[in-house]
Amino acid sequence: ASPSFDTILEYQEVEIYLREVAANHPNLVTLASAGKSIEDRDLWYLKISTTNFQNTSKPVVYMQSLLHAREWITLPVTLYAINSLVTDVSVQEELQDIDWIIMPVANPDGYVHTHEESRFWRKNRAKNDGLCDGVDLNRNFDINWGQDSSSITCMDNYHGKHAFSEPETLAIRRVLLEHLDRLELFLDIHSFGSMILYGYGDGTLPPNGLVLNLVAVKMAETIDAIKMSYNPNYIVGNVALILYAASGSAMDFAKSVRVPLSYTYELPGYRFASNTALGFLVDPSFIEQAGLETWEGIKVGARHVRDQFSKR
Ligand code: 0X9
Ligand code: ZN
Repeated sequence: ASPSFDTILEYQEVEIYLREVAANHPNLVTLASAGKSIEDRDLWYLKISTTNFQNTSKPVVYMQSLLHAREWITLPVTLYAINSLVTDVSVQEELQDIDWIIMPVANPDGYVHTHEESRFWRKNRAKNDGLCDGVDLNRNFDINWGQDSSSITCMDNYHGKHAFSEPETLAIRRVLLEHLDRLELFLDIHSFGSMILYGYGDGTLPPNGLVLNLVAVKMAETIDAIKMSYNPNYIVGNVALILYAASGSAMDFAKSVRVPLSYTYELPGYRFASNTALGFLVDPSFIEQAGLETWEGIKVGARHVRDQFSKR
């Protein structure tokens, strides 16, 4: 079955969908758990490969969404990519020289909380000090940890007790490190702002900063050419220069352990938002389009690493 693009699936529905995809495509898809969340939910991910990850001359592309719980639009965008990879024969043919790792719900507890209690929850569900719950998983990775983030538990960018204090970030790290030798493109899908961001979060550029920019511009142009006219064009740049400084992000961690191309996508916000707080809401009529246009952008990045990798 293909995922629904009129509603946002809840955690358990995603679980069912991923099991189904794996069962329907046993030669292409493997379902695995990276580990458990604080509340004991699996961080499910799919490995999609025409050669069962045995051909080490292929680059690996990693993609995740919902590291921030309230950023709901990121989920169907990731499911769209999965659906395209497993059902679209022309995509399969074109991208058969890439292995994919895709984790749709990187923060399961937080995500469940946004459905059951608090729609605008961002962090995980760590019990901190009895006062305020939650660690910002995108400040908890071990890259400049604690430098541009909050040590106050009540803040939305609270970085946790120490780097990798959270089971969710540890689980993500494990998957990344396992495939590091050929992990060429890391994509962390967030919302909102219509931006493609690269590191580092302190404003310093990695040595391949020019290439990072060039590929991001190509991805952004591709999306802009087919985007809804009511959305703004994508803005591309170093996160600290065009958004704000931030330490301990998944994107920067991936980059720091040598993934050549590492990006954060900020998808478009809710078009009817009257103030920025409402930007995380989702217009059902935009879901499928968000999936389609973002996937076109991602494919540009994937083609780039495929062509480069074969030349190494
Ligand atoms: O602040 C964040 O974590 C991301 N923006 S969001 O509105 N989705 O919360 C941007 C993270 C970009 N990465 C770095 N700052 N290094
Ligand atoms: Zn986010």
